[in-house]
Amino acid sequence: MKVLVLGGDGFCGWPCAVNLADAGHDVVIVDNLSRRKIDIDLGVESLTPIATIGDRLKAWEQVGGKAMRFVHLDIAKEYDRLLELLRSERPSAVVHFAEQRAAPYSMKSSATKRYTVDNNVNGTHNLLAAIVESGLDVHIVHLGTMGVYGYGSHRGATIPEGYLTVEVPQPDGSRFTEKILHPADPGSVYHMTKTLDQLLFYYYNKNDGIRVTDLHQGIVWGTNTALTEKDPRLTNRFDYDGDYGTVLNRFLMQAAIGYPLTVHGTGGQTRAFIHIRDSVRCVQLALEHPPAAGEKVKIFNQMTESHQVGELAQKVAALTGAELNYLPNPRKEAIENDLIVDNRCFIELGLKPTTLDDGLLSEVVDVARRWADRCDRSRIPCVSAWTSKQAEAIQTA
Ligand code: NAD
Ligand code: USQ
Repeated sequence: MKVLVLGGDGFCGWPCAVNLADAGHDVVIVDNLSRRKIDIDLGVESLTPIATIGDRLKAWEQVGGKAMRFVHLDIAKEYDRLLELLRSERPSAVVHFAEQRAAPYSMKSSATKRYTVDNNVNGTHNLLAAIVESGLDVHIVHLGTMGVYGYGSHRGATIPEGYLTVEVPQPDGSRFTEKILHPADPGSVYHMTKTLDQLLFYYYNKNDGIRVTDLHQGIVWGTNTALTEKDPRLTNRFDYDGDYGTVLNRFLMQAAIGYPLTVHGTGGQTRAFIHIRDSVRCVQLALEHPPAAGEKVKIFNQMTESHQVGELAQKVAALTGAELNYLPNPRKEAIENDLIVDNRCFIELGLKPTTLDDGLLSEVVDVARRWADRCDRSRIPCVSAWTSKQAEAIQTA
């Protein structure tokens, strides 16, 4: 099938595009390369050396399957070009990764808050409006986040896949039940944009019948897939800095270079995780099982396991001998939370979860050791604070 992969040069998008091309799909990557520019602005680089998009595509043509094409386009700003692209390519599906995805980056300043909202909300809305204007029947597969449900206490309740069944009391004392979107409880400006995306999908699905699958993804760990390991020019990015590095990859990389593991607060925060190989597989499964015409937005929880951050640090320490460093938390978030998640949709579609115990933790440590000399240790601390109170606490620590 013809698929546009928006954000296909990024950490999740690149291995996904390669996997879809390998599976025989006709892939067009659409990206404005803003993630590479943010690296330049922040003065950091992926721990793994990544090739230019041109070299990536050349390498894929030489060692991979079906060649991919690339279109340099900003989906948040270039509406007319996006519409023209849909009209000329007539894709069956669009996979939408093209957003600013780091919570700490989104909380750095009023400029990064505004950029994150402008980029993410306009990008998603432009895509929806362009599909309606094109008159095409295009299935959108969107990468959302588990963070839309929030990380407060769910009081032991299982988080459902997107929709919650509620009982509404009536004035006469009777009750009716209804399935509603699970209440949103974002923990950063970035996560808030994903809750806004959800409403945009709900509306365009109801009004225009746009078919959407929204993947509520957990924290992705690991770096390469079997396909991106085929050639050094296909290597995926590895973010480790305080703005873009995510917790498990950061701990593994810190262990590799002998840097004490940066646990925020008590480490009682529980989060959902998924390995990059499973993330890629899930996107393919979602694409190949689209909603039927007239079906409401499909929501899948794209995660395979939940862990407490402190427990993960201890696991990495046991594996590598690393030390733990408990730091004042730069984020305004619950000290601890429960997180029980329903992920039956993907399991029923055949996903075989890759778990933390599969030896892949050591593989990430090995990748990090290999590129340790590319690490700038001064960029490891998380300095983006959620409020001035948090900023003061990290400065005085
Ligand atoms: P990333 O920053 O590595 O990739 C995003 C890509 O989109 C980049 O290549 C960037 O240049 C491009 N992009 C951004 N704005 C654009 C625009 N306006 N027009 C065109 N291209 C644009 O991020 P990622 O880690 O690959 O995440 C991809 C998606 O998955 C995001 O939407 C993110 O919210 C979601 N997600 C990521 C994780 C994770 O742990 N990395 C977890 C859950 C969900
Ligand atoms: N944390 C530490 N130490 C660190 C870094 C983070 O203790 O060095 C803690 C944070 O305080 C937080 C938790 O680890 O409690 C997760 O932080 P993270 O940066 O790994 O993940 P998050 O900010 O939630 O964002 C990442 C991706 C985002 C995606 C989200 C999925 O960047 O795109 O949406 O994971 S989820 O967490 O399920 O919402």
